[in-house]
Amino acid sequence: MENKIVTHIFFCVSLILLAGCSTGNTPEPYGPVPAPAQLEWQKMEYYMFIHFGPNTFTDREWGTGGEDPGVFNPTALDCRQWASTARQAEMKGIIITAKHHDGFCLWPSQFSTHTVRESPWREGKGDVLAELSLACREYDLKFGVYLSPWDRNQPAYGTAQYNEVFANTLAEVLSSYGPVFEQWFDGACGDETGSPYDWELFHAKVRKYQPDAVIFSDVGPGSRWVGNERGMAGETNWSRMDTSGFTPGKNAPPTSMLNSGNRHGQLWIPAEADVSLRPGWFYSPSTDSSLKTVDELMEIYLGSVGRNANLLLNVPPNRTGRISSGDSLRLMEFKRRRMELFSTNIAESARTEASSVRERNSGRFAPGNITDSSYDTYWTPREGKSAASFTMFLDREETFSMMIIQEYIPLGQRVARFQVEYINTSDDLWQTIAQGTTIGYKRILTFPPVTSSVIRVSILEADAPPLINNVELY
Ligand code: FUL
Repeated sequence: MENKIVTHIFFCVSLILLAGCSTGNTPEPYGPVPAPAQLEWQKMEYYMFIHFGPNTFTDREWGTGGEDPGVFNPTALDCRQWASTARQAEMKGIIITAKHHDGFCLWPSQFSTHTVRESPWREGKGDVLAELSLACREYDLKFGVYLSPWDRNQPAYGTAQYNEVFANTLAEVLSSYGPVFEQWFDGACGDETGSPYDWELFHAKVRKYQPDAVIFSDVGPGSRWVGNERGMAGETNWSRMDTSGFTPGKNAPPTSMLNSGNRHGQLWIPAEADVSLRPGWFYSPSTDSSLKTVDELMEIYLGSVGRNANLLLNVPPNRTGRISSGDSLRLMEFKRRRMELFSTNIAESARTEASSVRERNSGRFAPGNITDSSYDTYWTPREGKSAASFTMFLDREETFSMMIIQEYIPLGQRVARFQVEYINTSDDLWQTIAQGTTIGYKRILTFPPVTSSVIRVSILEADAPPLINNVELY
């Protein structure tokens, strides 16, 4: 009988413990959080921008819209070459200027008379969007489209009726070429008066035909312009922003705000940094020898992906309709540099301890989650504790000069200030190697090389208990 009771008690206790382990007590989200599509988008990190159209052939950046469609005549257009280049460069997708400010449509739009159909290319039977979307599928890349609301060719531009034309144009593109991961709305407009845009209508079309597309503009709502065309996010970069009172274009938020977001913003609008491999957005033979260097690209990468922003790197195809060999070579050199720098993560087998752990007994939020290479497990301190630290013990002394650190953003962005220290073996004292403000989805810190086996990360200020899901050392 006694045995039975003991077994029963043991059984109940086990059940309670098991329930504690499996359900745990997940922290409440803090502030706005990414929609599932925004999270998937953020994980892409790096993808290709393609500027291609009449400007490619006329040496212009902003076409007038009055160009003869006859100028558009690539002799060997090959979207598979673009896709294979992007793939080999380890980019995750391609966004193409389906329609730039000159209004020329890279597909035979029924809402325009200024399209590939009016050009000599493939005797007017070609469709760049069809070829590129197919090539992206073949190379396992996501496909995105840029459409400029400012249109220097469309006769209705400047009137309310233009909104219908642009909405129809959007619907046509978004319903014809399969899944679109990002709809890029350019805010630029070179004329004073502009057109009274109906953004509600435009967004409704995107939501209708591509509900999972991230909508990019100066004010999101899916992703925001980073505030410059140099590919550099702010050292402080919140994925939160307040957009009320602002619109894309002339009434956009100040560039400083776009660059850093708003700490207490009400909306989740992460930054995307766009920059061109060449001095211009469109191809020109005059820029063949002025590509960004690998060092410059690395600086851009650290300033974008390394500062909680996605990197959209423009690689403009040339007049044959192919990416020039110099451009693709540079992309490969840049990839090699990243592979060299991030080849061996010396923190992979580190033992980690923390000053505070939520539900220490369940192990669910243990500091070991930081190095388990699973995205969805994280360390977090006890409820109410925003300042806390964790220490990593390496198997042996190692020399390193870079740290990658990630917050678990599905529950919001929290960290506002942190520092990294190491134990200096010569005097056994803690030395500070890096200090930072925001972390977000990903932060990459670089510092002069140090040699140590003990590294401590202290979260000094956070809006809610920090959730850290990954740290790597190189
Ligand atoms: C700007 C445009 O005016 C440029 O031509 C280019 O497309 C760049 C990405 O966005 O606003």
